[in-house]
Amino acid sequence: MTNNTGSQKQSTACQTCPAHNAGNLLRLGVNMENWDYVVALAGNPNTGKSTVFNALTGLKQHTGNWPGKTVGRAEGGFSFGEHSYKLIDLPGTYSLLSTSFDEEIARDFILFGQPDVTLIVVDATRLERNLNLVLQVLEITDRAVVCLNLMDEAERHGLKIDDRRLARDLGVPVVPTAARNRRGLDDLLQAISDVATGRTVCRPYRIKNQSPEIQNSVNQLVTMLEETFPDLPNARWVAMRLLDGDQRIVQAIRLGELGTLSQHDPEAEGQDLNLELEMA
Ligand SMILES: Nc1nc2c(ncn2[C@@H]2O[C@H](COP(=O)(O)OP(=O)(O)OP(=O)(O)O)[C@@H](O)[C@H]2O)c(=O)[nH]1
Ligand SMILES: [Mg+2]
Repeated sequence: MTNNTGSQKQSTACQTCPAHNAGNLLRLGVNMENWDYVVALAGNPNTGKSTVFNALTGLKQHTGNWPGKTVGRAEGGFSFGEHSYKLIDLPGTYSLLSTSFDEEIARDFILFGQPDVTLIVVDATRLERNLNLVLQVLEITDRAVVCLNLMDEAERHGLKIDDRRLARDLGVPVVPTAARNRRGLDDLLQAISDVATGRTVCRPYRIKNQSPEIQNSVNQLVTMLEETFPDLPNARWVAMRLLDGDQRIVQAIRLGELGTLSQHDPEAEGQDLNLELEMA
C-alpha cells in the first residue's frame, strides 16, 4: 500500500482541516439518489457489519445474534468530506466459495456488484479464521479496507494486535474499531475515502505459487470468458472457479447470467425485510 507523494503532503496538511473529522460525516439514511462511490460491507457472520452500517448511515438495520442476523441486502447513504457514498450491508459469509443462499447474496455482490471499495469487517478476537475471507477478497479487488472490529473485546481478552504490521502484510489499510461504541469510525471513514478517491493505492497480498500448467489453463479460460462476457469484472477468479468445478458458476455460464449475478431483485427475494427506515 502506498500514498503517492503529492497526496501524502496533502493528507498531512489535511490533518487539521474539518474534512478530516468524523464531524464531517452526514448520515443520509435512504436519501441517496446520487452517490460518488459504492462501498460493500463484507465479513464473516456476526462481526459488526450492520453496526458499522447503522453508525454511518443513521439507519436501523437490526443487529445482534439471530434474529438480528442480516438475511438480505440493505442500502443506505452517507456523505463524508466532499463525496457521497452508497453503503451496502450484506449477510455474513465465511468464504467466497460458499453455496448457502444467504452467503450467495454476499458472494455475488462482492464478486460482480463492482463496489468501488470493499470494506471487510473482521472480528479481532478471531483474526485467523476471519483472514480466510480477507485473503479471498484481496484476490479479486485492488480497493479494500479492513475494519478490525470488536477491539474492545480483544482488549478484554488481553489480545494485542499489531494493526500496522497487518496493514503492511495485507497491503491494504487496517483500521481498529469498536463500532458499537463508535470508536475508530473517523479513521475508518478517512481510510474509505482515501481508497475510494485513489489517495491511497492498495497493493493487496496475492497468492503467487501457481504452476505454469494452471496459469496456462487460467489464461485460456480468461480469453474465452472475456469474449463471451465482456463486462465481467473478475474473469480470472471465474476461470479458477471453473477449474475447481464450482457448479454455481458453471450453471451461471450455461444460463448466460454470469454478469447479472449481483442484480438480485430485493423485493422478489425478501431483502431489506429487517430494515426499519426511520432514522436512528
Ligand atoms: N463488544 C462489541 N460488540 C459489537 C461491536 N460491534 C458490533 N457488536 C455487537 O456484535 C453483535 C453482532 O453485530 P452485527 O452488527 O449484527 O453483526 P453483523 O456482522 O451484521 O452480523 P450478520 O449480519 O449476522 O453477519 C451485536 O450484538 C453488536 O452489538 C464492537 O465493536 N464491540
Ligand atoms: Mg448484519
